[in-house]
Amino acid sequence: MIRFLTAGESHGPELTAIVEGMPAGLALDMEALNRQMARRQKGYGSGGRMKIERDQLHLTAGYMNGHTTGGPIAIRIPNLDYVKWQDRDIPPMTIPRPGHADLTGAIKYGYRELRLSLERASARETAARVAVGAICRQMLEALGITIGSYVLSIGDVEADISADLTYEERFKFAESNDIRCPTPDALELMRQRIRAIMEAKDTLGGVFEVVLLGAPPGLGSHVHWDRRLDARLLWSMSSIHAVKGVEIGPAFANAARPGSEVHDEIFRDDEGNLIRQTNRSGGFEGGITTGEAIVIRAAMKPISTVLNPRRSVDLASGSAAETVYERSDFCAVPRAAVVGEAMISITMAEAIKEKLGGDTLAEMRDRLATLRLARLKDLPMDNEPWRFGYGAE
Ligand code: EPS
Repeated sequence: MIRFLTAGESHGPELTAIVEGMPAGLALDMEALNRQMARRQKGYGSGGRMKIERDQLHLTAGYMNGHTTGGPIAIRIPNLDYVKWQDRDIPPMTIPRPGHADLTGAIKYGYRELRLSLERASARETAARVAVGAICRQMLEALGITIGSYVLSIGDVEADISADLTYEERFKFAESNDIRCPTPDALELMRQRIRAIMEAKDTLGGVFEVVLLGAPPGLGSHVHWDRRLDARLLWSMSSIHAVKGVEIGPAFANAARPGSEVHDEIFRDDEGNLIRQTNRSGGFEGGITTGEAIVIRAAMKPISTVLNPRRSVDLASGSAAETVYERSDFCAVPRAAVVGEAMISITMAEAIKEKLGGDTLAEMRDRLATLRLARLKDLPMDNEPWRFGYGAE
């Protein structure tokens, strides 16, 4: 089992995370971990905060001399912005901003100052998730599993991914631009839309896609609701701030088509492998991985902090009031895609650890090599009549 916790306020001294259950003997590449942190900070449409922060990980437990020990890994990420907030009087915040946790947090926790909601609800917390995800990603990579992402739409501008590009080609192009657009066609239009929304003092959402390559078949299970891995991935993806819709593969498009045009037919090749020519299932059948690419989409609502005032109520006076602007982002879809990669890495690391067990990476590797795959030789059939034999009735 792999589990993790995060703690920290957006403008407090630091974020903290603990990840427990990682195998011993995993070599961690610190530069690669910090590269993931930097990827999360990059994206057109960010506000001023990203010019202040330079997220760097400090590992203070569970990692020694370049390798994981098997113990809980403790992570610290300092908030460089804290120096501007510490030891000063901060004006009260009493007008809840629509779309944020300002009002609901105060209802739930009885806050008498709305900033207490803001501080923990802030998407600053996603830095801690990316840190945990980056460690899980290195475990997945050591087992031959890779992960990438790209932005499918910004507002109403969609990237055209109908061309015959491989996932690796999409990842490569997405990595080369600050919108994470996978193809050249929509890149400038997306940038224009974000520029226009910033000028209009408004915000914009969009859709991103996370793809995982190289996962073996047989992860997850159909036998119980909470062991369906597709459901667990959807849950972890939808836990990301402002993500309000998720799908495995083209699920909503599939819903509009007859089954004969949706389900991925099964063929055998000359070596006795059972293969698919399509992947409209997004990599899952019965909550279990098929061995095809795992494809998960997420819809992000527009950032709730809007520069143009929104109508609300001042909780101190009880009168109608307009929201007061807090520095924020205008469009965070490119950065959310990197957070999506992290959440999928964490959930997949859990799933593979569940399947393989093992206290060390070496044990996991050995067990991975013995897994049953989609091959005729792995699937002997009795091929004779049988009965439901529950015993005496
Ligand atoms: C956020 C508001 C902004 C974002 C922040 C999330 O921060 P600030 O209020 O300090 O300008 O930049 O995201 C991050 C700090 C980050 O690291 O991603 C919010 O209200 O959710």
